[in-house]
Amino acid sequence: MKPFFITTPIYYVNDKPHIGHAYTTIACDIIARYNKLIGNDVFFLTGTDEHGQKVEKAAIQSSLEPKDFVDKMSKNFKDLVPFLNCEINEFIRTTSDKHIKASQSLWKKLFDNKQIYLSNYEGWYSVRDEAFYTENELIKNNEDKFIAPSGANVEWVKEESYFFKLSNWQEKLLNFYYKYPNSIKPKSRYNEVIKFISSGLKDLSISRTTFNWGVPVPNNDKHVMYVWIDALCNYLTSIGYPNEESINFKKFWPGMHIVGKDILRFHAVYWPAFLMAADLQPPTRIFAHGWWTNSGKKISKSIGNIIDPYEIISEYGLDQIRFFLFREVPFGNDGDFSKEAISKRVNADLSNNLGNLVQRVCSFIKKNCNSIILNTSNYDEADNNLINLSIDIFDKYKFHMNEQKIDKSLKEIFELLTATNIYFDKQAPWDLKKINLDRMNTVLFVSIEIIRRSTILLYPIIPESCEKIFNIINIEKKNINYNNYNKIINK
Ligand code: ME8
Repeated sequence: MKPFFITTPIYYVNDKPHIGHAYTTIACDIIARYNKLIGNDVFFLTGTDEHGQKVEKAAIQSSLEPKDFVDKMSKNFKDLVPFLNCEINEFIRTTSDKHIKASQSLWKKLFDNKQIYLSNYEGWYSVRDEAFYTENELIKNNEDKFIAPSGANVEWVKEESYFFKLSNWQEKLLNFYYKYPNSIKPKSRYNEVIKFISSGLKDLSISRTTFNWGVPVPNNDKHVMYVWIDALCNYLTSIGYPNEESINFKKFWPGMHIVGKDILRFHAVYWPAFLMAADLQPPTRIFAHGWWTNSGKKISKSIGNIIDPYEIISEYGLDQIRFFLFREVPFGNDGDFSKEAISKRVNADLSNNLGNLVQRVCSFIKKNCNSIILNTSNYDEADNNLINLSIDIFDKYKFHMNEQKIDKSLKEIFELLTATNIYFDKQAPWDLKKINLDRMNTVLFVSIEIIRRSTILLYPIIPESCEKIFNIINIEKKNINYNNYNKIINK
């Protein structure tokens, strides 16, 4: 079994989770489930990012102590995971003791490796983005005031600060990415990162002194760590860091990070530099997905157009939303969330194509064959064509899934389902029933076999619906894997 480590970003607990958070978590679940079906040993991590000024501010606004506030808010994210039917291995919290120890160990390692020095920071900071900006990155708003490229407010900060020698890593990062061009996906994001690194890297301020809701810097308790150092370290904490000899660490590091495009720079520039500077390997892949808007507008609390995953799922159903999110928009691109688009997609693909096929084939078998179909192995050209198509599609499906092109994998499955619907209509078992029972039996057998194959392929995306189909067609859970995809199950 090949180890496979996959992570979501850890989400800030300043607010409730929305559809954007659910999107990344479901994406990882799909990729994790797929990897389990091909036989890999999977570790799937998610969790919450609980330190920093933004969270501290939110706690003050809600009149709670930061610790009480983060305990309450983190639970919202934790509860969402099973609601989305995501099978995780760990939910990490950055306020946990083990994480505080791990981030302090990482700091010490960087310090011992002479990658950290003390100086003064003077420049722009955005609390909403928890990011430092140079003046030429900023834009002006209508009132001629500087704002971050994300639209967030910025403030001028002047304080003593530790710095990470990021400038030392420009060359090494570029060399790494030239050698492993597939380690950032999609390609457009890779190009973006190369351009950013090539334009020159400045040393990075990595501690703050003007508030104290953070991990204390070892040997200088005037400072707390910059929230991104502590946050990124979560990926290591979960698999046993600082014990680099622990079973999970040896097995699972390095892993794959799925993130939104908003936080690509932190993951593809700062994080691999920290890792290399701490003598650790950079991630195997960083996949940056696009951004969901709501009816054309950016999803934001101030506009009041947040999509609550609980509400939308109770209206449409979980698998319907899991399916819509990954069929509607190529993974990596931006997408627009609208109720019309959900209804259209669900009706066309899930109800009319998949649902209709299962319903027609199964009810015919139940009515006419007492629910038992035996394999005659007496296939004609139409049968062989369909079986061969399912073999071709399996290869294409795996190719796309290995590249996280979930929408393309789904397209392949629905091509197979459409072909099966056409086959079933053309073969017309209702006519064969009157003239050739053997042939009718074969057609029903092949139809059920292709339903089984399509359902195995759909399983990572809509697991609950697939389990229902497996129940109907009498496939046990232990037989849901890709090893027996091409094996004909004989009864
Ligand atoms: O950035 N469309 O946390 P965060 C698609 N704590 N995805 C969206 C989205 C949208 N409209 N809105 C949010 C942080 N996301 C840091 C991460 S990791 C070491 C620290 C998803 O709560 C997307 O994955 O702001 C994005 O990157 C993430 O939520 C940001 O979550």
